[in-house]
Amino acid sequence: MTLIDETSTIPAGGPTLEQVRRIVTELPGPRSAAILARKADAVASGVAHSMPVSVVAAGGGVVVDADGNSLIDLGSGIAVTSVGNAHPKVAAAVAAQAAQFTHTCFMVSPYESYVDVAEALNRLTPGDFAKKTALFNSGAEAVENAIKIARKHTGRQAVVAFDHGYHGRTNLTMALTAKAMPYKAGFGPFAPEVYRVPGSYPYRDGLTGAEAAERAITLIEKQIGADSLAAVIIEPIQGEGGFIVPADGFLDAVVAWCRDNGVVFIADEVQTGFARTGAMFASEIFGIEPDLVTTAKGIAAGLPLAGVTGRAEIMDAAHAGGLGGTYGGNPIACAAALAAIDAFENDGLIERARQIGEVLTTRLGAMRDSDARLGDIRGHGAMIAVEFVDAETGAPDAALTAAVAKACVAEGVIILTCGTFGNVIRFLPPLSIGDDLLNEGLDVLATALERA
Ligand code: PLZ
Repeated sequence: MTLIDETSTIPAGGPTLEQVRRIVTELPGPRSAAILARKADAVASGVAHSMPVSVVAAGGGVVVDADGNSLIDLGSGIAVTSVGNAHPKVAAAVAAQAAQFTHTCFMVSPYESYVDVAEALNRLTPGDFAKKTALFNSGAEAVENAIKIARKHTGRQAVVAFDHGYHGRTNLTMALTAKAMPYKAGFGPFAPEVYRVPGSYPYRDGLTGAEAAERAITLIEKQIGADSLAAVIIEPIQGEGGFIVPADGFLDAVVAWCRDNGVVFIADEVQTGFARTGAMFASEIFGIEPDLVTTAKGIAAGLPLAGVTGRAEIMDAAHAGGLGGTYGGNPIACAAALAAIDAFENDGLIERARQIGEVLTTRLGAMRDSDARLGDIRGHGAMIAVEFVDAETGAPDAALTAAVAKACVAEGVIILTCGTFGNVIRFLPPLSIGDDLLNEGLDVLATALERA
């Protein structure tokens, strides 16, 4: 284990961190507790946290807190540090760029790394057609801009989003997001011309992909009308909504209908993108080529960066000066993205995501064989979830889910929940985690489940 300097007991982050779960205090320990007490006084209480620690280092598959507790990371933030926290290539690229120039505003004086990221996104996103890209700061901002572009391109206003969808916390993206608590309650009024239809949730709706698509398309045609519709936006695998994988045939039918009706199909790959699902983009798993793709999270290993990439003729619809923002495509974030993309492409991370998926589904499948409270196990690659239900009725069991997550947190495993019904535990480990830590995290989960 490398230390920052001889006088410090804080370890340096990155892959040299000792890859071990080690709990040396109760959680939070005294140093974290003191910082969290200051947080309670200084930070708006709307900004909550799930792991009661204060972080000093992270890397590989662990996060280390101020008291020296080493925690297993099964969240990667929220699907962000996919290449591994403090990845050496990313850390070096960020340091080098910070020493060169930190900002010029791309709309004032452009620089090459933004163009490099745009070219990489144009090359990597699905579809063998001419593409263009614009860069922003967050997933929500990318989604907002994708909608702006689609409206300008079509001259239409309506947008369709889906049940269980999540697209962000800004005003337009709150309107697109389905779940009221905690994302929307009390924060309205929301942006107009946003309509919601049911998608495909095979475990709960029992429909084939074709049936679910027909249901959605009929509602769109009857209640909105294709002529009014600018865009349909969907996550190929719904993230916050519960890692819902649509039935085969659903997404391609919706894409085909959009194409026939001049509607822009937007795949929100903010959570699913960049090797997470065992493909560079989840759209590939379903064989679809979206008109526009939104990206963020994994793209820059934790630096704030987001993109909208898609068909050149759609992307070019906005007038000169119509797209932008002070920080969008910040040079340090672009340097991080280029290093991260290098790692995704050249360090076997897509394959690693698939292996992680194998470990997760095998272990969780074995748990389900003897425990009917694990109602459904689903996802792709290193994006896997379990939906917990009442063993008799199949009703969502949010209380059990919360209890299991709480027990894992107390044992030093960073675990995330999700789902419209709050009854899903999701696994989003960094792709740099080793099998030993991953299995140890699952052992902790199994014990928590036995006791719950
Ligand atoms: N689209 C598909 O998953 C962010 C939300 C965390 P930002 N998901 C994590 C929280 O509780 O705020 C997300 C997403 C999809 C858009 C977004 C929004 O991305 O970078 O958080 O704005």
